[in-house]
Amino acid sequence: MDITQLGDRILSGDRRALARAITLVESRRADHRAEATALLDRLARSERQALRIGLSGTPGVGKSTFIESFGMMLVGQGLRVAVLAVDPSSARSGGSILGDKTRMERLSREPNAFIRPSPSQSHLGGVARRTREAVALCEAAGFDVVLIETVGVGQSETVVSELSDLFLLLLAPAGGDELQGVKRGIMEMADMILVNKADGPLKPVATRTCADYAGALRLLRKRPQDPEHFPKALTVSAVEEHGLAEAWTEMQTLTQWRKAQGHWARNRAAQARYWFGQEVRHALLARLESPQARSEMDRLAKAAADGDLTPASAAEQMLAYLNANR
Ligand SMILES: Nc1nc2c(ncn2[C@@H]2O[C@H](COP(=O)(O)OP(=O)(O)OP(=O)(O)O)[C@@H](O)[C@H]2O)c(=O)[nH]1
Ligand SMILES: [Mg+2]
Repeated sequence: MDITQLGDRILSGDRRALARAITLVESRRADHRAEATALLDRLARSERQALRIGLSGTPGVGKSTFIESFGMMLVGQGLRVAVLAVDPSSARSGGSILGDKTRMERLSREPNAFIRPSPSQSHLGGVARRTREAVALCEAAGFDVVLIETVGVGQSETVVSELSDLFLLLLAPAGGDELQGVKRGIMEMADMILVNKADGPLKPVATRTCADYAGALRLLRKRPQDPEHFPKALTVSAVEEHGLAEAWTEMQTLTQWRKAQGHWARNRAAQARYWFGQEVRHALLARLESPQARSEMDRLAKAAADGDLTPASAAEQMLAYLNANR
């Protein structure tokens, strides 16, 4: 199938075409990359926008369960929902979204839902770049909400917040001491904190944890992209499906305010700038990976090690080599 046809099928909302296009953007073959870029250029003209929601939290906090319940609620409201994942360790077992596809049993059966496992690349930056393109494909396919799950391991939250409009932090009910466990940087990134598992015997603990985090959020520096009383902390139960509608209402309030104030567009512009920089850096580093460049690196590294060249002049020669051999 050619790119024009594939693009048209995506624009008509065809999920199989969407899955195929995501495979194309994930491919590392140079001819596939050229096709993927052409496809994305073409689809960018549709100017469709989804609400991109990044969701992070430690393993087992209930991200997948939340996405299933929350996704089902949105689908029930007539919205089309896509689910993607940024999984920093491809070797990770048990909790991968691939396994989740069977776990998100109800959602995966919905005609208005689309679930895609994380691309299998070992490098977080690589996964994130391709996920960002997968998000763009989902938008072009007319999805209203794109949920991006990532396990919280430090770096991955930063990357996911760079590709979402709203960044949600999912936390488990915990004693006061564990409040310290959430890094300040992550708290500062969050647009909303959801304390999950607010059900059964955990409910009172969840309520207390939520109050603690609400207090902690108030102590953070006020961000220009937040209206009064945001970011908020709320309790939810993904299993009992409590608090989901309230969380969705808050997300919509925040989104509408940001759109009206111009923050939404500014954020997307800043993200485009960020990913442009990432693409350039990645492409430059990739030029060091050709067999010829590697052997030139080895040769110059040896010269530096032997004291025949200073490190700086060896580096200069390497850059001259790259400029001469494009
Ligand atoms: N009581 C209770 N348990 C929950 C809730 N949400 C999830 N769980 C349970 O927590 C466990 C982990 O849930 P997952 O949804 O797989 O968690 P996850 O954050 O996606 O985990 P990883 O993908 O491994 O990082 C499962 O046994 C769920 O049944 C909830 O709202 N209440
Ligand atoms: Mg999960």
